[in-house]
Amino acid sequence: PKAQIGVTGLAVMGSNIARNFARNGYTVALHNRSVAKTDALLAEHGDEGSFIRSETIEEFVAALERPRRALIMVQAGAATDAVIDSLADAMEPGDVIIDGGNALYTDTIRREKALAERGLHFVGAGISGGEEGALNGPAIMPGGPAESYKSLGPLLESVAAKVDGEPCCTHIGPDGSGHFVKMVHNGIEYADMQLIGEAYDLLRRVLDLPNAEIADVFARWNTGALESYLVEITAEVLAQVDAETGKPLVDVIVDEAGQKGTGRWTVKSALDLGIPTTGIAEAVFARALSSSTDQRKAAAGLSAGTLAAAPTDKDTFIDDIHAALYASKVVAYAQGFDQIAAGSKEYGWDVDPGALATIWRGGCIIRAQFLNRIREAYAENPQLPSLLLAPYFREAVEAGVDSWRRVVATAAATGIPVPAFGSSLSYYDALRSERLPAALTQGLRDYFGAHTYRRIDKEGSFHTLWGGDRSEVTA
Ligand code: NBP
Repeated sequence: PKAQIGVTGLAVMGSNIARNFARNGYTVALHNRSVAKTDALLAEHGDEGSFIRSETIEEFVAALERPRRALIMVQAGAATDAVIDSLADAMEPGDVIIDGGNALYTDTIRREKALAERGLHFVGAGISGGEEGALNGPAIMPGGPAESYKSLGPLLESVAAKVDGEPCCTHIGPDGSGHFVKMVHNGIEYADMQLIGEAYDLLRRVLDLPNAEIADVFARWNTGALESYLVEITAEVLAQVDAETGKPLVDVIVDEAGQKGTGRWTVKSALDLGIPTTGIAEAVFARALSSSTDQRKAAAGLSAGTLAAAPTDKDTFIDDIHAALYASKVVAYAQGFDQIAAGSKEYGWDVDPGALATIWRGGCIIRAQFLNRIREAYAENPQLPSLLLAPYFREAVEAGVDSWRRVVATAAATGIPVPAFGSSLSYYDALRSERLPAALTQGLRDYFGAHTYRRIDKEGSFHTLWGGDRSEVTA
């Protein structure tokens, strides 16, 4: 018998997703650049289902039933290009190549174009859920031709996570759309983690709570509106005690956050699209600042000025932090969905935000109760101008806005950095402001560069003769 699907690239993600396919009853062809990984997988888990071993790409392709479906799970970038090239040479028109790695969406657009010219289908599929998700059910965001989803969709849906019986997998749109939404997913993941970090920092440094107690606060929050995978594991990480020192593990971990690039890509794309994805940007910059070790060391003696005392009512402040976290999270998601809408418009993808919220409810790292509310918001009004204006979120944020302000004010007064809480509140205030200082910006631009301005009281563009008699002319 031939295999319904093949997986090439058998590191953590690839081997787990291959096992997931096999456990779901599919025959899976296996390939890895170095045969050792293939053999290790077969030795450890070969009895979990039906696998076909291969050493070369040609053998791998020959093991697949037609139209062939090969999933690539290798390092993004040059490695992916190399694997695509060798697969494409061995395949025939009508076959489907799926890239499940974290490819940059513009690479996916380029690859799809090149492969389509050779009669091959190319599906850029974002896969989220890490190691455990790949094995037990990830969220899958496949792009590419709608036609290829007809034969591929059922396979992907059967291995994806399920929420209320619905698979966390849907066709996102043409070419790079799947990898684009996966990129923004990761960006939102950065923002979520930064917001959690700021809440933890306030509980730790303003209220002076021990880690075990902070873990309890997050565990409690995980039973309410903030219920999510990331809040759940925050409680677990904070409760972990280091075996060697007996200290909380988090206190012996070096405070420099790493990054692999998807957050940075999200922010670059946001800049190109002109979408203020400030929550994600603050999160990416906060990681960069944490890793600016030499500067941090040199600046450690900078005066904090006169700091205020901590709030006296501990429980009220904890509730305030909860409200600030929730409201800032709404802002980060509203911005992320704005970016997806803008990308979708720019590239003609027609991404359905409600369907996206639906598949993000399970399997992926940002899975949360919250996504159900986003799904409902778009079901109620597909043309929502901002998630912040969906009645549910609007009410929740308005109910918490006083708390949010207290938290940001207290953070400033006690010298605790809250870049994401703070900028999210500024975003909220800017969005609801009737008049912004952008009018002055326009005046300045007109002064030094004759860039012109529009008036509130009549049509057209105008310029003031700043260097002359300062009369206004029509531009
Ligand atoms: P890695 O990203 O660590 O990649 C290792 C795999 O790439 C190995 O199979 C390796 O083969 C293969 N490879 C490399 Br490196 N260069 C190659 C080349 N020139 N030709 C052929 N194969 C090559 O694996 P991973 O962490 O399992 O991730 C796989 C993909 O999934 C990545 O794109 C990643 O960004 C994405 N992803 C990862 C996660 C996660 O939680 N780790 C989550 C979501 C998505 P070898 O064994 O012969 O060296």
